[in-house]
Amino acid sequence: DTISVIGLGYIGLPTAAVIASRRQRVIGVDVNQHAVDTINRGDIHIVEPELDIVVHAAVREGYLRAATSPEPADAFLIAVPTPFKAENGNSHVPDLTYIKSASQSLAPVLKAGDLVILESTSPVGATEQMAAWLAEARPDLTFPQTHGEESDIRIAHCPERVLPGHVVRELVENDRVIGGMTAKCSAAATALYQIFVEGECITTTARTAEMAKLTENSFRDVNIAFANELSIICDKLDISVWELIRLSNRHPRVNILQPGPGVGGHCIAVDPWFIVSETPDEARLIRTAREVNDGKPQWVIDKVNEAVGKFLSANPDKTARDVTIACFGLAFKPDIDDLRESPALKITESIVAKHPGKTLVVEPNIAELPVGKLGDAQLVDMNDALGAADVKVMLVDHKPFKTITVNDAGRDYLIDTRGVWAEKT
Ligand code: SAJ
Repeated sequence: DTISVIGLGYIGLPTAAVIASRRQRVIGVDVNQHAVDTINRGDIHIVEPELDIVVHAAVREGYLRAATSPEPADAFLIAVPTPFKAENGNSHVPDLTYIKSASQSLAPVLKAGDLVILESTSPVGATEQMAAWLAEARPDLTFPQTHGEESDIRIAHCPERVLPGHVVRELVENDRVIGGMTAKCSAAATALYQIFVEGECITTTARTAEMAKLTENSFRDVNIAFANELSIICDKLDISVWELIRLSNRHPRVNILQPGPGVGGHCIAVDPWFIVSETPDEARLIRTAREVNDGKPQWVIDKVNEAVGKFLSANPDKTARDVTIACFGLAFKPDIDDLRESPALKITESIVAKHPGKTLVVEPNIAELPVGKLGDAQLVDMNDALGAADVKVMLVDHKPFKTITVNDAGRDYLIDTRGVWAEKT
């Protein structure tokens, strides 16, 4: 059987490569010519540990090939982005454009007996919508929504759940929730995942599978929001939130997550909105969690301004122009180089935009600063920043930063969003 993966990004490419590593013929499809060319050379266009080796081997052995438009296959796995958009005064409506164009592009090559799986994180109802788009494009075939188990095409939703940085391992080890539009659809999708998944494959309906994925990320968002809110409360009450959480977590049924500068990445800050936009009156806690987490970067920026103010009152001969601020970390979480949707980057950009003095950036995982809004900020070595900065902002708890002691940092004018220094003061 030939399996086609549509969308060769952070989820599609590792999935295509892992399936190909099980000696299955895989055709990867992406509209990005550069990505297609890179993969066909055996290289990768994204950063993910171990992925280069798997892709290289799969291409070299002839099991994986990329193309810019769909070709006939027996199963199609769609892994395209599902961002949100503003619409009719609602700022967070799911945008299914990519699913629609992927369905329309694969419809012409569909044949009776094929399986189509939607892997993209999707609002409830998206799989049925995809099936409707496919049916509209192929009136000569029958689909589950009209012909149930007798349909020509099998359709299922199977949301990806892998953690960036651990994708290759989690793709194989994680359990999978498989939501077929009918029982036969679930069975066909399960057979496909059993090619490479060592975790359990659990079947349900497409709508429940859609909601399960949104629920997982909302659960994490709500829990991080709780930690972030606690950090703001503790700051006001002059209590160390890090010590507080450590102590509270000694309770056998309490497990509080870690506060930070906000929630980044492409999933947790997006997916809860898919629930809120569908059920705005009911999803009150989920919406508030989003607002708490989205508000955290501004709270950190205000803290930085406060520290600059304090520094200037203690050094009346200086002006803001003379103050050097160092930001430690730009990535959206520790020990990765991914800066997309990063609260640390957002905070640093805001400092650069408003601070008249020097801004130094320490980010051991990148070789140069991204072009964009970082102006004349300089990428410097950790120790240089420690020596030169008057105000220090810890934004990401990358491993090397954990070796910095409060004595190295100088006790004053530290803003520690990750608890790297706080425990030691
Ligand atoms: N964060 C905190 N405090 C914490 C944990 C995380 O501030 O205690 C922040 C991180 O710094 C980061 C953000 O949250 O900015 C998200 O990081 P993450 O590691 O929690 O999650 P992601 O976005 O890398 O991946 C998530 C995962 N979902 C869950 O753990 C429920 C992953 O399994 C999903 O596959 C992925 O979203 C996705 O693609 O949906």
